[in-house]
Amino acid sequence: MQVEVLIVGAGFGGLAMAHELDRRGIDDYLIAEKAGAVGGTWRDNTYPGAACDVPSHLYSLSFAPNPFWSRLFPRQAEIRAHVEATSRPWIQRGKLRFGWPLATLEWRPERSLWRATNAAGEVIEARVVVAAMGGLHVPNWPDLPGRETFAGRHCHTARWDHGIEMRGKRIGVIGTGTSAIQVVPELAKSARRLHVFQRTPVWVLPRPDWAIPRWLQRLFAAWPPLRLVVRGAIYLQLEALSLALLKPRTAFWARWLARRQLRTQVTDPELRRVLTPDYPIGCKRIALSNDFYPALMQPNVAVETTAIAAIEPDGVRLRDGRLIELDVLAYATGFRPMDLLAGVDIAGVGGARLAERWRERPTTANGVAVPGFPNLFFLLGPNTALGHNSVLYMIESQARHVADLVDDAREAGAARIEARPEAETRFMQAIDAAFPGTAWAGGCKSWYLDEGGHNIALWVGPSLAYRWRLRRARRRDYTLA
Ligand code: N01
Repeated sequence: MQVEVLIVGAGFGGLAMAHELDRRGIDDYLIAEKAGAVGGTWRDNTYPGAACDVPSHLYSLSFAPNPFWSRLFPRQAEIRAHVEATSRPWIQRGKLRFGWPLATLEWRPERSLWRATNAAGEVIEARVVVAAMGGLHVPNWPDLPGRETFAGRHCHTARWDHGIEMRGKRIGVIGTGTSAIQVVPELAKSARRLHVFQRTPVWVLPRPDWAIPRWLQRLFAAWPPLRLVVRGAIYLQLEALSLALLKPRTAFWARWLARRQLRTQVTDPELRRVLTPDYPIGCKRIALSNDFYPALMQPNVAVETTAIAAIEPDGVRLRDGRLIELDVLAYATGFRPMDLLAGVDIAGVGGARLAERWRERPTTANGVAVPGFPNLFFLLGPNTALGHNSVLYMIESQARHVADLVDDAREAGAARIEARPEAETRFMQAIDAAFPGTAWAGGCKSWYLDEGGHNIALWVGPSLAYRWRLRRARRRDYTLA
């Protein structure tokens, strides 16, 4: 089978890309999805309490607004249902191929196209490949000694096992990132005993969540400009947050809000002390929650701050020798952002492997393309995640950029679109120059950084600046041949 554009992944990214191709009248494309359903991260992350921390009217694709969001901060099931509804026209048009896990991509220079194969050896040839596989999709199972020996049940927040009975059980949650902050209050409701293993405390801001009344939903449906105004207002408010992350000294109000919440919700001074972060707010992803601290105050919940020595059949052994006996162990230990290619073997010009090229650090031109790998584009690739605003804005900026390039190549009769090496250098220099002095460079450990402390994940600046950069980059940063 041969298509002009192969989109890999049917999450928000894949749908945004398909929409941009449709807008330009490019119909010869296919979306290949490894799983049996759409939704990407919102299909996979089903742990209790999973929700988005960006308000719903902004956290929607611009071309698929939903006036009927039930809450300001949507829950996983509602977002998943929304992605499914959005994808329906493409499914009806036969544009989606489910159960197609991409395994290899090989550039065929003689025909200027990519040869994609899946795990079963099936082949799709494509002029252009857009990898919309998501930024955080490979769960991080920590390297704790004895992990395989645990005799109870276990799961990871990113692959929740709903078959595990949690009620009345002794549960351990490892990690206190944004996933843990959401799952802990839910588990605390019915656990016999819940142990939260914290290595580093996280900054927690109040979550101004509320149900959107039916009359307002109907008003949003009847009068779309209102929805646009609300969307724009949320966007600008979050965009203003970038200042606090770029210039941490200006984040005094956020520190004050977080400390006030900690003071009022945690009355035990020792617990308050261990929950107080010692790094700039925003260095790690800021958590939004009203019920995390109250959950930790419940009599059936304990925060363990002693380091984990090993996992044993009966539970978690701490460095001070104590054994915390458990029936269930939940890993809220995040993702492996360096596994960007998710095991896909990509061979570009001259057989060069992208995994090898990115071994030390994933570098790109504009976060979307790599010299030596023509006609291959990434959505939400390296250095395009955000710490302050909706990543859907970044995804849509990239989808437009890529579709414009495909359109340009069509018009020029070109078979190859390739990022210039100097574009890659320019982009990485811009990222690195902007990084020092930001909250993210504040000395904490986060998935934004690699072992060497390089920023591998974040766009360093307002999202508007990224969209502007992509608009200018089109003519300057690529060769069409
Ligand atoms: O993962 P994380 P996450 N022993 O990497 C700990 C998005 N997201 O799944 O901080 C003990 O942030 C680790 O400890 P430390 C969002 O972009 C969005 O929570 O490294 N602990 C940390 O506490 C977010 O940033 C929403 O010291 C270990 C935790 O595990 C991203 O996903 C909701 C350990 C991992 O935290 C990832 O969040 C949820 C070990 N060996 C997630 N290894 C929204 O609302 C790791 N840890 C949209």
